[in-house]
This record gives sequence, C-alpha cells and structure tokens, in this order.
Amino acid sequence: MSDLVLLHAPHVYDFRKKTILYGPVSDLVPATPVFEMYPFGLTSIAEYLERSGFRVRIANIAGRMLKDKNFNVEKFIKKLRADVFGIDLHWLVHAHGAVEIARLVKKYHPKAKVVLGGFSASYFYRDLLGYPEIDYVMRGDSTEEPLRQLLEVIKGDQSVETVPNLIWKDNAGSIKENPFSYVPDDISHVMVDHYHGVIRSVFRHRDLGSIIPFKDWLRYPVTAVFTCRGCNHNCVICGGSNTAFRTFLNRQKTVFRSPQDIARDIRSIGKFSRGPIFILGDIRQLGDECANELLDILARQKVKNQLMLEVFNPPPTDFLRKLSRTAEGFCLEISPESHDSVIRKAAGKYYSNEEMEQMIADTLAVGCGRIDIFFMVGIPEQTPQSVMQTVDYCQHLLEKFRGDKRITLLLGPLAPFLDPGSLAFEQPQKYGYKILLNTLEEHRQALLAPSWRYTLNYETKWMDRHQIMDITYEAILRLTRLKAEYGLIPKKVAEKQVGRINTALELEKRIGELWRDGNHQDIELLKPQVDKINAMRAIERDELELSIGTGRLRYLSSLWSLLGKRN
Ligand code: B12
Repeated sequence: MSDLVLLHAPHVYDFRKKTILYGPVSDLVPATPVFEMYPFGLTSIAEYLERSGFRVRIANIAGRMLKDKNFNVEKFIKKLRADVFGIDLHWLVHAHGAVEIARLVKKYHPKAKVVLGGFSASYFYRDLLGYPEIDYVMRGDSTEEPLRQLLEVIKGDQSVETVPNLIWKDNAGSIKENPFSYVPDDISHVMVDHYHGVIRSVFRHRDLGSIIPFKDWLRYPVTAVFTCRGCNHNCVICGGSNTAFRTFLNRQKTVFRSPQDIARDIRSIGKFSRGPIFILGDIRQLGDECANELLDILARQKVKNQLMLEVFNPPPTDFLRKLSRTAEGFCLEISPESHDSVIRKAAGKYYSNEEMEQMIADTLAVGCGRIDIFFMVGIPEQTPQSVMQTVDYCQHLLEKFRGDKRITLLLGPLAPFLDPGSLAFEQPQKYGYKILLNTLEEHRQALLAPSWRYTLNYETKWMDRHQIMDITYEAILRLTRLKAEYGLIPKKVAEKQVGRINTALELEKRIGELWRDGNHQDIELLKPQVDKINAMRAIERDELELSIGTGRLRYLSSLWSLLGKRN
C-alpha cells in the first residue's frame, strides 16, 4: 500500500488504438511522440515525501505502454493500492492522456483522491476541476511541501482548506481556491537524494519498467541536473519564461540552487551512471561568481561523465576556456531559433550572428566534444522563405567551419502546441499569433486529430498551419541532404530519412483529403502505414546522442552504495 502513487500518462489514451501521424514533434528531445518522459519533479516529490515518512511510488504508464504493446493499463491501475493518486499534467501534450488516466483511477478506486499538478495543470486548473474524476489541482513549480501537507490532512481526516496552492471542490461541488502562497525562495530542502531515491524505489517495487524516464534510456542513460526553478529570460514562445512564471506559477523571482548542491547531484549520478549529464538552465544565470565556483568544484571532483550545458546567449571566451578545463569534451547547446537576428529579436533573444559565430569558433578551439545549434519553425515574423534561408545559413556555417563534425545543426517545429502562459499565447495580437484552441477540452480533442497539422494550436500572421507543416518538412529534407553533402551523416542514413519524410508527406496529403471530406473511416485504414512511419527513428535522435561506450550504468555500484558500503 502506498500513500501516494504518481502516474505519468501518454499524450493520448490509448495511442496504440488511434491513427495519428505524429510528425517531427519530438525529434529534438529524447522522448518519442507519445511523450513518455515524466516530469523530473516527480522524483523530487517522491524523495521529499519518503523522507517525511510517506510511501510513494512512481509509475510511468506511457513508458510501460510503449515498451509492451500488450501492457494492460486497466489491470495495472486496478492492482495499485493508494489513498491518493497524483497525475502530472505538466506538458500540455498530455491533456488527453492525463484526464483519461484519472478516469481509470476513479473507475477502480472510487474512494481514492486524484490530484493533478504541473505547469499545464497550474494554468488550466479551473478546466480540470470541471472533470468529475479530478478532486484536486496542486499549483506551482514547487509542490513537494504542499503535497506533504495534503497527505497529512487526508491521513488525519481533516479539511484540506489549510493546504497552500490547492484547488478543490467542496461537498456542494463548488470550486475552492486556497491561497497560492507556497513559492519557496530557497530550494535546498528538495532534490537532496532523488537519484538514489529512484533506485531504491526500483528495488522496493521490483519494477524497473515503471521508472524508466524514456524508451531508450537503458541504452542511452542521459540524466539531468537542475540549476534553478524559474527563468530570468523572456523568450516569447516559452511557457517557462520569466513572465509565465510570474503570472501563472506565482514565482516573482528565479530561485537558484547552490553550486554545492548542483555538484553533489553530478557526483551522485556518477556513482550509478557513466552516461552524459545535462546541466539544465544556463549556469551563468547563477551569476559569474557562482558559475565559476561550480566549475571549480567540478574540476576538483574530476567528473568522468560527459557534461552537456545549455547557454541562453553566446558566452565569453574565458568562460569557454574554463569550461573546457573542467569538463573535457563538453557539449554545448544554443538555440538561436532563426538565422535572422531580427526574427531572433522578435522571439526575445538578443544576439547577433557575429557573436554566435565567434562563440562557435571559440567552442571548437577550446576542444568541445560537440556544439548543438537549434533552429525553430513557427516563431514571430518568420515566413516560409525565411525558414529556407535558415537552411542556407546552416550551409554558410558548414562552409565557414569546414564541415567540422562537432557541429550539429538541428531544425524543428514549434509543435504540437504553443506553450500556454507564454507571451505569444497570452498576447497573440501583439506577437502576430492566432490562437486556434483555447480550453483544455479543445486541446484534448485536437490531440486526437489524425495529423499533427490539425493538432497545432496556433498559426502566425506569416504562416498558417499548413505552411508551418509543409515548410518544416521541406527544410528538414534540405538540411538532411546538406549534412550528407558535408559528410556529417552517412549518405545511406540521409537517404533513409529522405524516404521517411517523402512517405510522411504522401500520407499527410491522403489524410488531408480524407479529413476535409469528413471520411474518417478511411483514415483508420491507413493505420499500418502511419504506424510504420511513426516508428521510424529520425536521424536527429542519433545526432543528439553522445557516444558513451560500455559500462553505462553501474547498477552494482549503486546497489553497493545503497547497502552503505560506499558513499
Ligand atoms: C528541463 C525541461 C525539459 C526536459 C525534460 C526534463 C524532465 N523530464 O522534467 C526535456 C528537454 C526533455 C524537455 C522536453 C519537453 N519539454 Co520541456 N522544459 C524543461 C524546462 C527547461 C525546465 C523544467 C524544470 O526545471 N523542472 C524542474 C523540476 C525539478 O520540476 P518539475 O518537473 O517542473 O516538477 C515540479 C512541478 O512542475 C510540479 N509537478 C510536476 N508534475 C507534477 C505532478 C503532480 C501530481 C503534482 C502535484 C505536481 C507536479 O511539482 C514538481 C516538484 O515541485 C522547462 C522550462 C522551465 N523554465 O521550467 C521546459 C518546459 C517545461 N518544457 C516544455 C515543453 C513544451 C516540452 C516538450 C513538450 C517539447 C517538445 N515538443 O518536445 C517536451 C516534452 C517531453 C516529454 N514529456 O516527453 C514547456 C511546457 C509548456 C507546457 N505547459 O506544455 C516548458 C515550460 C518550456 C519549454 N517550451 O521548453 N523539457
């Protein structure tokens, strides 16, 4: 029996039975288009509550469904025993799945309470309480302590009206909003030992499958380390921007973890994994002093895992030099979004191509392992022509840096949803957007559409959703050919990707015709072809993986440290 079971739903339930051409919506993240990755915060919640004396279990339903096509979700949920079930609706892409999983929980456990949380739940909290199977929504980016209080009052049969950040229904069914008052400006009490917490849970429940964060994780065990909650920047399309945090998560100030805590996480991961570690959030946001301190500690720690770092703008040469001394073969990620600095500025990023190219030159010169450069389709002021010019610019970069194999150029669509809470979503006219879906239910239904083109929740003044889809495919096609031309990817692999995209385009066309005619039955007949295309792996996924050799996970070592022999 658990006090709390945390469930992660697939984007759509049951995706295995639906005919949906997903498109390149998740090609630039480690998860598949089912978005099986659960919010990392679930591990933080679980560890904090366990430390407070509660028994918590995480079950990645989406992951289990992906791994085993016969996995019986209802049977699995029926067997679970808990007073409270938590379901994340962090990413809006889970709008359909999260509510459907809540329904199944209530079907088999009518007396248990169902609580939803995460960024999208915090945004759509009123909509959520309209579904009878959802009892509570817990708002905020830091729910560990409010959840502890919720479990406490439920156990003691007391009223929930004292629990901060909670939205609930009283006996008459009217919605009650407790004060949104728990927004900590110090988070040193959480994420203290969450990596080992996860491993302990695997042993306790003898259930590795439910905890794996994404489908390919055992083969490619990349882990993440968080540096902050909140953000100092205001990218127009981002639902995790400074303004979004202020407005919907009530966080007025970004809270940073200390260099010591970040370094402790990295050390802790090194005990069970040799896989790459992604340090999330530009460490320069911590301030120069703290960023330097972190690098000094890491240098002393002699980190063996390859480190990946993201930067929000080009860092100075000194920083890169120091980084290379600390983290040999590090990987750097930057997202200029467009080649055009005017468009980049309209998206909320303020640096020139000269600055970026200087950074690329410096990063290569100091001996980085790789530099990833991300461009996006669907940003303000961007036309189809401009997207293709971005590919021209990629060619310019490959020319300038003589096809250096350490440069990875990536392009993807802003899809399937423009983030709720982002400036563009909240003030569409100002930023040239047209919002096509507003309520949670509209988003839920759109996720069931047979192609990602009809799922998109936005258009821009410069591109409608058909153009966004068409130009994305065209640009990826050309970029793929370009990479093959410069020897960045093998010709055979490029041909396979070109074949995959061309087949996807044919299917898109057929689905479009049938959809317009209202012939939904014939769309169903395309399921085998659609499933085949969905299952083909995009080349970008391979490009984004770092080589990690053998001995990636050191299970025995982690078991050893759990037994207390080593620490
Ligand atoms: C790191 C990150 C990622 C990582 C994932 C890490 C992970 N597994 O959590 C990667 C790069 C893989 C990623 C992918 C995606 N991301 Co992202 N990501 C972020 C980022 C930059 C930081 C998140 C963070 O720091 N979390 C801190 C951890 C510790 O806390 P947490 O997980 O949020 O959990 C806390 C609360 O949210 C809450 N909570 C969460 N779940 C639950 C559940 C319950 C029951 C309760 C009560 C509470 C609760 O309590 C937790 C603990 O306090 C944010 C932007 C930002 N500044 O926050 C975007 C962000 C969350 N991502 C976003 C998006 C859109 C995506 C993608 C859909 C993009 C795409 N199309 O591929 C995918 C989804 C992948 C998937 N699910 O399979 C949007 C979400 C907008 C929205 N409302 O939908 C954000 C806001 C901004 C952005 N555009 O990047 N992302």
